[in-house]
Amino acid sequence: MDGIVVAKSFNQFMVLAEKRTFRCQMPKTLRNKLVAWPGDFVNFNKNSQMIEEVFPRTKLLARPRIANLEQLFIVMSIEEPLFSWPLVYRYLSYAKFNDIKPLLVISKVDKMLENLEPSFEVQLRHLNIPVFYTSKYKNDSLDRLKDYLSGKISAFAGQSGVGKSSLINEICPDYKQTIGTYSKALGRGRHETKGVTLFPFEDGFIADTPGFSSLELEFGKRDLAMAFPGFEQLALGCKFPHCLHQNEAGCLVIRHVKDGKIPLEAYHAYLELLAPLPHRKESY
Ligand SMILES: Nc1nc2c(ncn2[C@@H]2O[C@H](COP(=O)(O)OP(=O)(O)OP(=O)(O)O)[C@@H](O)[C@H]2O)c(=O)[nH]1
Ligand SMILES: [Mg+2]
Ligand SMILES: [Zn+2]
Repeated sequence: MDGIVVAKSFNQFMVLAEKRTFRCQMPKTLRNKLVAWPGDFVNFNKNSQMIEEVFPRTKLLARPRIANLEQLFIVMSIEEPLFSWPLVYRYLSYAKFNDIKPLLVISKVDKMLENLEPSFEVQLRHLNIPVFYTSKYKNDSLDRLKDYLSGKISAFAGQSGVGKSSLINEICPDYKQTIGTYSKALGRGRHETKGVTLFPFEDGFIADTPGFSSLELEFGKRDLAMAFPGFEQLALGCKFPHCLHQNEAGCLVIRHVKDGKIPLEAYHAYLELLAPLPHRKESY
């Protein structure tokens, strides 16, 4: 029988097939070759509940670990935890580098003391990505967000406590994901969601994921120079093919910063992300 892995814990795999979930395992011989992850399409034996084959995947994202992911909704709250542009740029760069379409959800907008949307819009204009403003008290963007979900494998990711599980419950109240709390003492959420779970939604799947505490960028400076949100098209127009957009002559990114087409905050976030990265890719 064919199905999709919707959750995994050690050698237990929850596989959805024909609208039922089966608790399966993988034989050691197969596990040693290729482990299945949430998002993988598999063939399993209904009687023995053993996975017999993992079908070829388009990709496997490392964090959150999901196969065949098409879209990553990056969730960032206004407060608890506090909104951070450097983190937004870090997550967006991570998605772009992994060739996964990023979308941005700005959550807990009920915590905005004044309407900050215009200032957010100034920051976001050059990014050319969909942005949603959400609140569990008033969710005007929800219908628009749902339109993006249908027919695709999507995940919600971000720091612990930003409201990923709360949002999934709003989208589909049947899923009843447990909601955590934000700890003022710790300055973060309490890591309520422990593993990745995929839920079927309008011919696609949405994944709830555990909160990040940190997200290391495991690529080199040149990769960031191409993957940084808003730079990808411009980078092609720089005079030097491996321009790092720092102080090179004929750099189109620097030109756009000077002309005010790229916000200064974005450029500073770029330089901060760039500094610690190695000159060469280390993982290849
Ligand atoms: N004010 C406000 N609080 C919210 C909103 N959405 C969620 N919260 C609160 O934020 C806290 C964390 O919510 P969760 O949905 O568990 O957050 P999470 O991102 O899933 O957290 P982890 O599973 O730990 O990664 C809870 O106390 C929620 O009630 C919102 O729109 N506004
Ligand atoms: Mg959660
Ligand atoms: Zn450049």
